[in-house]
Amino acid sequence: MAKEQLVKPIGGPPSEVEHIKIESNYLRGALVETLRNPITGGLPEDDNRLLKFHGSYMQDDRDLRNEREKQKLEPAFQFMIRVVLPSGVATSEQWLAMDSLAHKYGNETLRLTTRQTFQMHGVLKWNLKPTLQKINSELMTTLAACGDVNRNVMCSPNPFQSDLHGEVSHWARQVNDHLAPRTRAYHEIWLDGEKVVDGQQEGEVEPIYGPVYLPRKFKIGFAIPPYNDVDVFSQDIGYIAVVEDGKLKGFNISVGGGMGMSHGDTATYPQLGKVIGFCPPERIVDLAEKTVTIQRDYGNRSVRKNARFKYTIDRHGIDWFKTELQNRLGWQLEAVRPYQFENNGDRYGWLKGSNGKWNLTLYIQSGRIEDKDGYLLMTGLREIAKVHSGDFRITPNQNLIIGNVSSQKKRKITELVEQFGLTDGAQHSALRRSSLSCVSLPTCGLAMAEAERYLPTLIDKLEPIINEAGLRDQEINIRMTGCPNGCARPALGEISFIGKAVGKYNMYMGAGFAGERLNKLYKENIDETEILDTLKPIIHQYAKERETGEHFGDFVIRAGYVKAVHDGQEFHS
Ligand code: SRM
Ligand code: SF4
Repeated sequence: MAKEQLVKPIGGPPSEVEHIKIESNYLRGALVETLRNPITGGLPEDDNRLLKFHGSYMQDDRDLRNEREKQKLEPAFQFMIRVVLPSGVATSEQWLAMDSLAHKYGNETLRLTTRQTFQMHGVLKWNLKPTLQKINSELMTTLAACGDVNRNVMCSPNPFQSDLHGEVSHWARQVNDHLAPRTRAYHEIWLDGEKVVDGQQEGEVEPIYGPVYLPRKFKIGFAIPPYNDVDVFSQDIGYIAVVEDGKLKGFNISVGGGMGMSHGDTATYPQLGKVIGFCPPERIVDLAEKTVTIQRDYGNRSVRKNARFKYTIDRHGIDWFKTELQNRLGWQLEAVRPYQFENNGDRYGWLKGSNGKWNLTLYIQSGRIEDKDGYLLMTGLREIAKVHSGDFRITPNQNLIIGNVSSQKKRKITELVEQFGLTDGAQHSALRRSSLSCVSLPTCGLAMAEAERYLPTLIDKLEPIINEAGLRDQEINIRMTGCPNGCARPALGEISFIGKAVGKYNMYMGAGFAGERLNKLYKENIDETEILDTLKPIIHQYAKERETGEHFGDFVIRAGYVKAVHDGQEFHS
């Protein structure tokens, strides 16, 4: 088959990225040579595109950009590395390895991501290979952490129902591993595996993806009701665990969620997944594979902004998708079973799991692990990892669970927590503990405004208002991203800020507390003063007029501030 025929354009020729993928010989490109090139600390754009599939992005320190430009130097190129960690579960050895890599090759911090994995920033080109080798030697990979493939599969870290968590995260791993790319390029380039000269000639195939992979990234998450911490309706495929008589019976399936959009382009919008049926556990891997192949075959390969699965579904309709899926599966989904979500946040502090072991959820501001301003968070966690024989679980809210702690070890870990002043956030307002922000500046090349570095300061200024209104213990989900790509799932925040320009944000309100409803634009392009002036009276009104148990997102709709949005196609209207 001619290479071009493998790419099916929709309303236009294939995008540049499609050409790069197809010419790459299963993700090899010229990476071996360009990584070795000593003249520059960067990579050409083609190889940078391919590098993403290997779990790394070229970036430059944006704080230094202007200065370097003035000095006629190339940008301060550095690389972000993202690990694949299905369900966000890591061992102590893996934790220690990431900690040591961050010090040896990175910027001495680790980032816990909103998809429950590790990111390192600031790695130089020359250090990519030893870093990836060490990550692999600790039985982790970075292959498919980024790129047009299925990404790290998420799973509720549920600290209560231990057996159920074990079972559901087992299925999450099955799906994750089944959808991993099969190319040998990764081993060849990073792990000194045997070189395959021409993949196709040697019979190398990607049975699920084919040689051009997917039109766009693809995301899957597993929720265990009543917790919707994975924001299951933001996933391309969401699996909602159905438990009857204490046993996992299977999963309700939701399809076509996603958060990304572009400012001012109404053809792009965040969307909620639609629940289409129920499936027993042993069939979910097949379901994931067939769904991915539908997106592979029908996703938009000309316009990347419209290439996500949510647009494929909205373009053809959910009934078309169900029929197509049914034809490919050769078996029927059962009727949706009842389920109920209560919230999408984390439960902090020590909790005893059903297996008798203890789990400590720590509050990690913006997911950043570092030693800063006398707060030795990174050192404290390293000391815990040295004695901890359970697991570490990164939550979808960028927090950390020290999981499966025996009663004997609990005392030692508590001592370390106290010694290093690690916190479950009890001293903070519930607003702060319910906050989420993306990385943004200085590393993210797409950032328009601050997020990780600014949200804590904004919350400092909101807390007096919250306290005055008597709402210190009221959970209100607040999210901030530096641009509309939506990395902190901002369309699901009861209050959200999306960066427009330095110091300016669009403000959204009205998402559901359990992640079941999108929010809506309330004010455009506002600065801090206007944010505070806008929110103050609304917060006070909420405190006075809320009904029993009414959440902020529900209140602002009832009070008429914004309309309820249940379908992303109404997000801009
Ligand atoms: Fe994201 C691109 C960081 C979760 C939607 N995301 C990026 C890049 C790689 C910027 C780039 O393309 O140059 C960011 C790197 C910043 C940096 O310096 O580290 C970035 N995304 C992140 C992380 C680290 C945010 C965080 O603070 O934790 C999250 C890593 C997830 C992971 O471990 O795999 C992260 N990104 C998300 C999520 C949330 C989720 O998946 O649950 C979303 C919205 C959900 C979705 O995909 O619909 C998300 N990221 C995007 C998009 C928009 C995609 C779209 O549909 O249009 C982009 C831009 C793109 O792909 O072109 C993007
Ligand atoms: Fe970067 Fe935008 Fe994602 Fe934030 S939301 S990390 S600014 S791409």
